[in-house]
Amino acid sequence: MSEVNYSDLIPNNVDLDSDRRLKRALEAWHPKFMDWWQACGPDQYQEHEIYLRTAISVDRDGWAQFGHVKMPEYRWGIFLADQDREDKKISFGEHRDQPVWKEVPGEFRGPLRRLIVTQGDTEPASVEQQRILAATAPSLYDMRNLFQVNVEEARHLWAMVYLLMAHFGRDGREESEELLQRRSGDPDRPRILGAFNESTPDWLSFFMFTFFTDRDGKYQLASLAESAFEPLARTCQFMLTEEAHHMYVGETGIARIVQRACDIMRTERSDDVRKHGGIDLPTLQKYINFHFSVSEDLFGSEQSTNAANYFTQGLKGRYQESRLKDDHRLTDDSYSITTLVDGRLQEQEVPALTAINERLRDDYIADCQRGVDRWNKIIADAGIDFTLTLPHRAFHRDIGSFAGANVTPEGKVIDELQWDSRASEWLPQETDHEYIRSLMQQVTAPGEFASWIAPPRIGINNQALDFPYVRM
Ligand code: BYC
Repeated sequence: MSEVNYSDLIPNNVDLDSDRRLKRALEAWHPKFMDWWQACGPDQYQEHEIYLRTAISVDRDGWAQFGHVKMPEYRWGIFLADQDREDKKISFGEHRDQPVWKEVPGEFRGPLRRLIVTQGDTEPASVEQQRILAATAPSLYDMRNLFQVNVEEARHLWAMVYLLMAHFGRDGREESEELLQRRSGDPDRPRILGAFNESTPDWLSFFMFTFFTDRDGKYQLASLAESAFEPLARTCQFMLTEEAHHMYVGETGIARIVQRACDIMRTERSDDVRKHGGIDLPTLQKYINFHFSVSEDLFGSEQSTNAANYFTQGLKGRYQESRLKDDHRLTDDSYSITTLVDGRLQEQEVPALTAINERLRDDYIADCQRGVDRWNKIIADAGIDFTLTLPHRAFHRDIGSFAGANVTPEGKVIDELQWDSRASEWLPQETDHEYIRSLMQQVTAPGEFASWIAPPRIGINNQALDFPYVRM
């Protein structure tokens, strides 16, 4: 196992000392990153001590060390998962069974750089989106989780910048600068992908984002973790271990909101959850509809030659590629997708290679459904007759063949007039945002939680719920 070198300014397990040029480039980028963190990272709280976990090795069981740290002193570093085997082979595409690449092949420089930049761009974007949330944190436990997510997303930026600087020379250094210059939601220099320009104004949106949008991260990273370009694959493997906690924050955050709504409905014997300071289930459903559809767009078009090329060239595989039982080349295979033809939704068999994005979206949707099922179990256990659902994949889409189509959450194609008269039933409206905003009051007494969310079942790293997760 490769141990992390903590004596360096930039902790790493990639033997940065042996490459002075790269080390200098990263050290020159470091102060610019810190400027960005101060300007765009969590607002205030930079001098507070936060109970954070830091990577100390890449070993599955032993990577996290917990302790109180000021965020600017967090040890952002470069960690690659250990190499499986010295003679590892490419597992898919036209180069299948050839040795994996330690360096970028000249002909794939462009597309690989693009994939790495797109991935890297989402990381600082999410930190920017979440900048102001601490001011309305429902507890110290939640505030700490927000900061943990933020420092780790920033570390993911480091991960991509390392790849750019180590393998793409001057282009990579320029891209690394630009990653710090684009800004979420800025019309003049927006982040690359749609969902990362939406705002995350409140904690309900934050939990939805970490459930739905971070889960896109899981599936994209898992696909990149299959890459023939071995440094990218190993970087993404380690990032996935951090991503798991982010999705846990989202899933349990929403579960706690559902729990609280159910508790209110039972004890007050009323469906009017808002009257008692909770978030009602129909409002949760609207937020699900919004965040799920926006996150679905992140997978790209149902049929994509980009995706087919990435796969054939060995740059980006499928989810858990090695567990799939086929020839891993897919040149003769087909895949069934839903498309919109002449105003009607229909199933269509298309070449499997062009349907790579849709296949990944299918895996993603199934995973989202498992989380929704767990929320529904809380509702059913409370004896309440209500079911949360994922909207149809064609609902409220901006990318791909459903872009701009008017489709209900149940999957019925309707005309624009019908859409305009009914959209307020399906998507959060200003009155919903206003209500959610009115609930957002910061709670800072250890062990106390805002009215709209139940306490978690367990604390972080087995600490008590009234542990000072943030030292105020
Ligand atoms: N918004 O062939 P198409 C995460 C563009 S999240 C705007 O349909 P392709 C995280 C596309 O770029 C994971 N533009 O799609 C989560 C292309 O542009 P060009 C992030 C979009 O290329 C939470 C055109 O439309 N990682 O880690 O097969 C917190 C046609 O593209 C969008 C990655 O995304 C969109 N939604 O696939 C923190 C992995 N969708 O070429 C972090 C790397 C498509 O015509 N990226 N376009 O100019 C990729 O693999 C691919 O770029 C995509 C798109 C899957 C995003």
